[in-house]
Amino acid sequence: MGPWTDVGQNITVTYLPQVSFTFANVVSGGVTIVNLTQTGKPAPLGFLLLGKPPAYYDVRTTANYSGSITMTLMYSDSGLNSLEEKNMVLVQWNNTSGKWENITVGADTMHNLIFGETLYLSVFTVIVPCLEISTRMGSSIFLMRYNWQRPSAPRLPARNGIRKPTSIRIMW
Ligand SMILES: [Ca+2]
Repeated sequence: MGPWTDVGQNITVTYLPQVSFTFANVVSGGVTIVNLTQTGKPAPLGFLLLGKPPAYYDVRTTANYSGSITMTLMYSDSGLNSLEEKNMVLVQWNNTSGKWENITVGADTMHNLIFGETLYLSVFTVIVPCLEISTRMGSSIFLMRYNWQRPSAPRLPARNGIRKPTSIRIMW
């Protein structure tokens, strides 16, 4: 069971304690549940999931609501450099498009909070931009993602003794 979500405006429900939602307008009350899991959809191209293991917040409610939902999520900045923290993104899974959607509206990197705004509930997570290197060898393409803070240079996989990348993409 999750917290009861009451009828009214600007109704905030808090979990765990690192995640809270504020519903602009709850039409009829219900129970809102956050299921925290470590497995889910992979990060989109150019990003890594934040945390090892990552955290997925699967959110459902039996309340009827209208208008926006604001999400506040406390994250751990352990192992992140300032550039990564500044460019992290709060995303939510869109079942219709089959893609992660950026819902970020702001962040407080001092207090390790990231804020998002959405019109519906689904699965939420935080992603961090990464170095992405794709290597084509014959008909195979190898895709590798590296954290920016990784101290050593990325190593390309050896296959038949070949180590030379044919393309390097850096995505943000
Ligand atoms: Ca921080």
